[in-house]
Amino acid sequence: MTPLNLSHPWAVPTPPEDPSMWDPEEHYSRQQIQDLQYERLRWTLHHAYNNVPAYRQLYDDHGVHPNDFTSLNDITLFPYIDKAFLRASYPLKALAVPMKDIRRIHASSGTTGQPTVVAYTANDLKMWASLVARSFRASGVQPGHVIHNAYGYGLFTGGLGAHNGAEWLGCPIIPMSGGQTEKQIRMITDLKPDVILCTPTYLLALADGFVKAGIDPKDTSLKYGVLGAEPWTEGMREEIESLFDMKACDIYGLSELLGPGMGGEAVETQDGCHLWEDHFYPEIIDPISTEVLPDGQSGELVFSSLTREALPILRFRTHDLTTLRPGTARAGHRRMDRILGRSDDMIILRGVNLFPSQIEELALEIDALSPHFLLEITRPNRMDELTIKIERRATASLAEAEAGGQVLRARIKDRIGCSCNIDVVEPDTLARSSGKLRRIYDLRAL
Ligand code: DLL
Repeated sequence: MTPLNLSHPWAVPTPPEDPSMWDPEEHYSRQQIQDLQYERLRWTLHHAYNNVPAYRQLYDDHGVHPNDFTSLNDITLFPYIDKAFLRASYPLKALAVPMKDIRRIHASSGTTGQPTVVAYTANDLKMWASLVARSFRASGVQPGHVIHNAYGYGLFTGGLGAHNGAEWLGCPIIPMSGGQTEKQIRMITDLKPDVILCTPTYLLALADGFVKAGIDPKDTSLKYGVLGAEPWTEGMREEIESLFDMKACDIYGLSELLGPGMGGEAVETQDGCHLWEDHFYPEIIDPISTEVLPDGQSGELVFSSLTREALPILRFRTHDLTTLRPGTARAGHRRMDRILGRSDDMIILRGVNLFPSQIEELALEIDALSPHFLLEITRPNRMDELTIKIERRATASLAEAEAGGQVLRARIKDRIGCSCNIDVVEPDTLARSSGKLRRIYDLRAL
């Protein structure tokens, strides 16, 4: 019998020593990125027009053709699309490749209507994993770090998207998914991960879970949080970083274009997500006039995919409101401010526009109030009324929390310009979520 050869008979690729060589486009200059964007947008326009009848119809109806695209600015010649475009192609009529080339299908939750189905080729999945890995590295995660992934697995892109990125980076990953808070506490305590991935509000729920189990969250092994999938504020970052004694960074994305990892925040600057512009072309538009706005002005994010094979997406209106700024830690890629909210989540109360993230920011300035709150809109006397239910902190007395509630009411009036009722409730009484937290309860139509 021939002796067993215990060394690997196949070659295992090793990443180059210099991490900047792993992913050269991450470090491209602005000019290099723009040159790449032009080439890749041109390819995407032709790919969509030639292979997706819905794009061909749309562009023919608008009298435009991919050949009209001769410089990056020409993208404005092409019409926007939105969820309705994808819904009309439900489930997968907008595929630009045959089904035999698809390797994964995901779907959005469909909270605002019928779910949107999205698909990926093998190349799409590789690109996705590499961008998630890039985002994680930017946020302080290193190969070899143990990652606890509490984003939901399944049709939601968060769980599997983050999972493949962690494997790409070379990290042991615990595929925990969302929910089962006690089990999460146990796994984190026993397996001692360095990194946690989940929504910011679920990390707060986990912090409560640790406290209930008699463990100070600071004493856990967690050193980095890569948090996203819902809006969160600087105040929330401070809360989380001090609760866990960790660095918490933002990660952004949406299923229609990819999933998590379209942008990630650099731990050294913590100044908003850099959008990975070698694969996505962002624009900011005025959501009413739809005019494209210059960098530095706030508006609605619109994205075009540059390399997606399965489902090319051109000028998709996200409804996410933010501002584009020059890159810092990754100078070739622009950054965005934290997402203020989705335009569909904007509350218009007697003419004043309001987002839950604005309430979060103000509430977290007040020591006696916790970040656990929800907004209820009612219409008692044919006048819209907003009530904010907010938990007092366990460390604050009822009287302190009531006084804090009055301060919050005054600040909302002063800084946002709207009147509301504040209902301070007991700790641990409002619903927690294991994923995206629902903050708005519109009870007017009931
Ligand atoms: O939430 C993808 C994701 C998973 C991102 C995990 C980050 C981490 P969707 O379910 O399609 O995909 O929801 C996309 O969520 O348009 C935003 O409104 C919101 N969103 C995602 N990331 C952030 C963030 C995933 N970092 C929608 N800040 C987007 C604020 C975010 N909002």
